[in-house]
Amino acid sequence: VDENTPTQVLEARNIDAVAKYIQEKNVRHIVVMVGAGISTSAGIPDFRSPGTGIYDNLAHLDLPDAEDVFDIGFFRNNPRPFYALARELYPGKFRPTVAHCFIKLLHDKGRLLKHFTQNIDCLERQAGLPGEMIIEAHGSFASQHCIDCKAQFPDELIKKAVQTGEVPRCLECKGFVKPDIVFFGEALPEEFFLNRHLPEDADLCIVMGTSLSVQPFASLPGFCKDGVPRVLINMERVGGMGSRPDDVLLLGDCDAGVRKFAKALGWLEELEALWEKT
Ligand code: CNA
Repeated sequence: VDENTPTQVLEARNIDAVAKYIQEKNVRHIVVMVGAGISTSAGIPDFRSPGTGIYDNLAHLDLPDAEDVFDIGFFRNNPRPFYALARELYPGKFRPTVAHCFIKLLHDKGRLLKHFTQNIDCLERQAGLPGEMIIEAHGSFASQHCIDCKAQFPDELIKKAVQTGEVPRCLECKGFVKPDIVFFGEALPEEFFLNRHLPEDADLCIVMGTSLSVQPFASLPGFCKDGVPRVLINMERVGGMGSRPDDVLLLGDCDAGVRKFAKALGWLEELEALWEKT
C-alpha cells in the first residue's frame, strides 16, 4: 500500500476524510488503543523513546538489562530498582494531556466502544473517562498485593513507602508487595482477554502513542475487520499500521494530532475547554 493505492471506504487517506466518515456514517463504535506516548507531554517518560525513555535512563539503578526493572523474576530477588522508579512514576502528580481529553470527548459524543490502554498512570480515569470504558491491559497502580501470599495491601501504606523509597512488606507474611501492574513474565488481567475480540465490532480504530512492541496488546489493531479505517497518531510508524488501504497515518506529536483530528470534526473548542478543566 502506498499513496497511490485506492482507498476502499474513505474518500482519501487523510484525517479530513476520517472526520467525514465519522459524521456521514454516524460512527459509534470507535476502539482506541494507546501506550506511554499519550502521557509523555504530561511529564511521564515512555519506555523506548531514544534519550528520554525510561530504558535509556536507568544507568543509576545498575541493572543487567533495562527491562529487568519490570521483570517479575528479577523483582522477587531485588525489588529496589522498581521502587526507585515507582517514586518517579507514581500517579497523583500528573495532569491528563489533550490526547486523554480527546478520548473522553469521543465518549461524551457517544462514539467510543472501548478504550484499551497499556498505561499504568490512571490518567484516562483522571480525564473523566468512566472505568467501564477502559481496559487497563497492563494493570495499574490503583491496587497492590503481596507477591507471595497474595494478600491485599493498604493504599496509604504503599503511598508512604513509595515516597520514602522503602520496599513495602506484606502485613501477613512479610513478602514483597507489588502494585497490580503487569510485569514481564506475568499474565494480563482477565478483563483484557474478555474484551480483546471487541476490535472486530469496531467501525473505526485509533492507535496513539505506542510502539506496538508488547504482545498480546500489539495484535489488537489486526483484529479490526478489513474495510474498517485505522488511524495511527504517533511519532513513528509502528506495527504494520499503514499497510491497509484505509489506514491513515498522522506522524508526530499526539496532542498536535488529536487537535488536528478535533478540528476536522469541528470539536476543537470543546476539546480545549475540556482540557482547561482537567
Ligand atoms: P513505548 O514502547 O515506550 O512506545 C512509546 C511510543 O510512543 C513510541 O513509538 C514513541 O515514538 C511514541 N511517542 C512518545 N511520545 C510521543 C508523543 N508525545 N506523541 C506521539 N508519539 C509519542 O511504550 P508502549 O506503551 O508502547 O509500551 C508498552 C509499555 C510501556 C506498557 O507496558 C506500559 O505499561 C509502559 N509504560 C507506561 C507508562 C505510563 O503509564 N504512562 C510510562 C512508561 C511505560
